[in-house]
Amino acid sequence: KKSELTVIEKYVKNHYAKPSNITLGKAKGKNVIVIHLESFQQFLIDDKVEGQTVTPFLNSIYHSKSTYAFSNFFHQVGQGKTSDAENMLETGTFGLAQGSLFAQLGSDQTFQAAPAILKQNGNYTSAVFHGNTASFWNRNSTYKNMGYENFLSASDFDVSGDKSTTYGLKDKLLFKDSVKYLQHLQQPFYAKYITVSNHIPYTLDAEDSDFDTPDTGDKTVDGYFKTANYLDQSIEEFFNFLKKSGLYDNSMIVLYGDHYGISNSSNPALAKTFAQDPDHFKEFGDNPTENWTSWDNAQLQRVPFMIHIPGMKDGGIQTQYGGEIDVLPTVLHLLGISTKNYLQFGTDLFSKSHDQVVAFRNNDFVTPTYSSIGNKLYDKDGNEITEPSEAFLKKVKKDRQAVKTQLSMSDSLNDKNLLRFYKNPDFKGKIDSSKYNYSTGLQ
Ligand code: GP9
Ligand code: MN
Repeated sequence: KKSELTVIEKYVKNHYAKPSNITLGKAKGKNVIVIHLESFQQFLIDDKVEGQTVTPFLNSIYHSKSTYAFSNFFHQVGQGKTSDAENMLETGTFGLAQGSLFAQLGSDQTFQAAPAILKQNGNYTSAVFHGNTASFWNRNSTYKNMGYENFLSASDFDVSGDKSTTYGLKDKLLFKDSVKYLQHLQQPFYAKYITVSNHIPYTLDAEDSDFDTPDTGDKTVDGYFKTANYLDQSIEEFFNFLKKSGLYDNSMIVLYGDHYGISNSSNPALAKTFAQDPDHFKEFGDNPTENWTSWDNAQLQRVPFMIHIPGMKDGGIQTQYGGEIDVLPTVLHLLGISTKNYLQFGTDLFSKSHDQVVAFRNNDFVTPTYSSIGNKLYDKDGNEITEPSEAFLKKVKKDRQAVKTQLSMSDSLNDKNLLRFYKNPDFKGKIDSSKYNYSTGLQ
């Protein structure tokens, strides 16, 4: 086990990307609010369906000069969906190839995770707000091992009757009802909101939305636009609260989509809506309903990643390729915290040596110049590369191996719980999960 750890340490050290001088410490000392946008895909940004703008508020955040907004950012989850996305953001390690890391390993795992890292660097308090039952995805155990001090879930809110949809408290109510807790958290804090209303089956009570239900020919797609619009409104309401309470100016707000909401089988229906808006979706060609390929499906695995820093004036849209595994080093560097001694598998998106080969959990990958999806190679415009040159194949082989190594190093660390043995000079002690009790509201 020790020797396996040594191999991983060596890999991580070689893969490490030094922070950029421009962004290092840019948000030092600020509260961090992470908003998990359930099932939210990047195509929703700036999208119109049947003439209606779907997410006007998030569009304004996306285009704000106070936001670093990423346009080529991909989810990297497998079956663990939300929970594996959370795991990547909290630990900088991948979720599992099969099943969910939280569910399979979360109860006994040794983590070096964001809440504990921030406690040790800046004395941050921490909390998660989520409108579903605490045991879903084994969060109640996993969060303790990550060092989360507070976890407010369904039992802390009134989730009765029409206050909830399938996965719990409606997002607008989650934000509204959690305000009183957020205001009581000692600053600086690290707070995470996990939304649920934009989750399949994408249903909402009539009184919750005045968005005209589109008619795309696919009920899932119709509902998706509507619940995404509801989520957008709930975020706007939350921002208004943050401004009113004065928390806004002291906070960095991180928004990300956890994974796709529309499965590949519904993508042709989605493509028809792109055909109405070809300017915005030119990446799918002039007629997106024809010749839909695996490459098109891969394009749709983009999710939003936005870092909103109130007062910042030199943000803007970032086109470098990256994924969820890169979030933790990126965020920690913005807070001025070194990641050099952590066993994290992504790289700071702002770094000159950021790794732009984005691994999907199934070993497919995308890069700025080409993609490897299934057993096919595509150029950057989605044309299949049928006669690759020798030199190109050499590059593919190298990238493919890098993807395999990145995933397998992470799996080896997690499957064998190797952080138990890892002495990190920047991380003191082991997290004592027995310190935390989530059954009594805010601690
Ligand atoms: C439930 C929610 C959904 O609490 O986070 O998880 P998902 O089905 O998206 O993985
Ligand atoms: Mn999810």
